[in-house]
Amino acid sequence: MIEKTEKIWMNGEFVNWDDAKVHILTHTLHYGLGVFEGIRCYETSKGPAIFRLKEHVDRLFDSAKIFLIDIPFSKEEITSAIIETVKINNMKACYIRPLVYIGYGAMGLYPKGNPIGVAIAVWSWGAYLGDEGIRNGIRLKTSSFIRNHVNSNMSRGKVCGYYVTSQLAKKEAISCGYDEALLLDTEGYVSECSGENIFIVRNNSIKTTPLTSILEGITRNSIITIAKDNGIPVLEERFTRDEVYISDEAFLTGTAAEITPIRELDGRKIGEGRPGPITRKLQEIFFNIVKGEEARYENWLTYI
Ligand code: PPE
Repeated sequence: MIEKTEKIWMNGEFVNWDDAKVHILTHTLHYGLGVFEGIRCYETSKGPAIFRLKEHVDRLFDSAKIFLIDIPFSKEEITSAIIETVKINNMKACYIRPLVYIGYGAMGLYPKGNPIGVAIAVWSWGAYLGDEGIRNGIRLKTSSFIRNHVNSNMSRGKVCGYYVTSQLAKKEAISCGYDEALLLDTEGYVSECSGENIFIVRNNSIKTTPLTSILEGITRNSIITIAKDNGIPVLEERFTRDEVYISDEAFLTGTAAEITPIRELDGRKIGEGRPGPITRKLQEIFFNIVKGEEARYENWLTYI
């Protein structure tokens, strides 16, 4: 269970955590069309700071556009609502979940005239795949479920319904004794994990899936930028699961998962079976940035 915070922003006002409710005929609950974001706010010596807020708000609006949802607030209003939600709950560090949902009105797949709701909740969220995972790496399993076809699910949008496939994959991986699932795309190439993008390291350069069948991860973009700034070559091209097996290092990126090393895929040890030097270096720089300790990337932080 996550721990309650005080207030949730809902459609322009703050309500108590326990009162943030919707009607059971809320359209999104039945048909899965809603869009959301996952953002982190970190503790820094200058107070709490939200990581890449602008990019997350932009992606929320892009997701809504893809799925033909008109958000009844401007980007500026959502941005300040996010900041205010962190503030009013006195959070030092937290996870931030903006959700845009289709409300109660018409039933049936065509939600003509149903109101669009927006909610923003915050809570404390530790390491998504465990502290041990961040330190020593996780065990990954290739899923028997595949990433939706690019024309079934628009992968640039962070849409609620997509996470049905992610949950099938995640449950399967856990039931087989693994920590996380790797989904292949419809052509059999590596796409992403249930809630993270994937990177591999071979011959001192890093490779990640191109932006076709994956969510355009903001952590992925941050890692590509950091790697290039540190002289590590980055390739964005398709690869297969066996290339992961023989990679020197591999890691996951995501807002919730941050930078989590992978120590095994399908019973094959990755490299030495523990986080390698490039993963560790990128992890270290990333955690320094979010803590406000890297002047070069100060513009990625919105101080509260
Ligand atoms: N792929 C998927 C499918 C995905 O859900 C995420 C984030 C990413 C890649 C990485 O994107 P980014 O956070 O912008 O680097 N997954 C969110 C959901 C976590 C949850 O369980 O809820 C997250 O990390 O916030």
